Amino acid sequence: MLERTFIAVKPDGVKRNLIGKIISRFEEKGYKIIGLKMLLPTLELAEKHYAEHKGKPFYPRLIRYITSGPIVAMVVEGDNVIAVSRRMMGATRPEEAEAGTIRFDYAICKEFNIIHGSDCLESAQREISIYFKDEELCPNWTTTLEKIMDDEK
Ligand code: DAT
Ligand code: MG
Repeated sequence: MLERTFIAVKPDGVKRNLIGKIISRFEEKGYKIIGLKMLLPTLELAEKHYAEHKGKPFYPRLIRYITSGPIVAMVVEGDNVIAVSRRMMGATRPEEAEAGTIRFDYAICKEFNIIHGSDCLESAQREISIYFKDEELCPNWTTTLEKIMDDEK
């Protein structure tokens, strides 16, 4: 099923100069990037994004971390992109992430785990609408892979 998901390179990923490497994982897989921007999350934005974690012991630190520097926010489109991009990211705790996943390759602790990705359709829609206005998205172009698949029909 064609889906959209919200992906972000978190402040530690930006500060470690990993923006390009992380974007590449999604481009190389064949997914289509239809929204992309760098921003410094405000407190209000961070609280909206992580509303589900409010009240948990790690919440204050999580909010401090996500507002500590710029992030690179993306909307990525593709077949089953929500579940597959979660697999590409790996588990929240990098020590539990499969070898070869983004978190396994670049992170060593759960607090600074490089990347965010929506975990289900509902969060994807909610998170995309927090970070992007509709008119900021560019869905109307064709990737080479889409063209190849289309030509084969
Ligand atoms: P994910 O980012 O894999 O979706 P999550 O939604 O459960 O994980 O948590 C959001 C972020 O909060 C996570 O990337 C890192 C931080 N976090 C989660 N659980 C934590 C914990 N037990 N201690 C410290 N930070 C935690
Ligand atoms: Mg999550």
